[in-house]
Amino acid sequence: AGKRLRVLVDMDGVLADFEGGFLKKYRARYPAEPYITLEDRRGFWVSSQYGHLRSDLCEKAISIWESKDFFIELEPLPGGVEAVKEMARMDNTDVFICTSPIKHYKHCPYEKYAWVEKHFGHDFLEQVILTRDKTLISGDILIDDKPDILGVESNPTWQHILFTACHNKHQSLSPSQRRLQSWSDDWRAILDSKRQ
Ligand code: UMP
Repeated sequence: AGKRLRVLVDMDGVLADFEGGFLKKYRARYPAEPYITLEDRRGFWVSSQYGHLRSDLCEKAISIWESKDFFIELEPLPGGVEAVKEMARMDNTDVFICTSPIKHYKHCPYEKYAWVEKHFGHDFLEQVILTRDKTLISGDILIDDKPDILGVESNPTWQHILFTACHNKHQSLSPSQRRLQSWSDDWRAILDSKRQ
């Protein structure tokens, strides 16, 4: 009964393995430089943690995701593509992929569309939202691995479901948040709890 459920799903760290892809390409490009294992990652910003390790490593880290083919070559995280496809087939459910492109726009926005087309098919491009401010986008839930999703709207319509990632697994939740540990976790129950 009732209205449709609108689900917003983040891309990097939720559907696409940004952290794994970054570490692999960073180590290949800078084999002599120190790196941070996924086990030791803390905080959403990879560049900040690398910058604290050694100040020049901040820009080296950034050079990785600003490179051509970084975003398109990201591996899908286990179960994510299948889960989103299943959601999209559910009755009374609208799913959008909601992702923030980097400001170095030469490759990233193009490759984000190309990644969705590759893994979901051309028709699913209709569901893509690129925005640097997710608080402006209305939805019932936003599944995202970034712990603090802020913007100009101080009261976003969505409830933030924190998707567990190497950088946030030790972090405590704010009162309004819930966690989804992985795509093997019960995402269907979270959606059902938001239906009325
Ligand atoms: N990103 C950075 N710096 C970092 C880590 C990620 O600019 O240290 C970028 C990569 C993605 C974007 O394009 O941030 C992630 O945005 P969302 O996952 O919040 O959509």
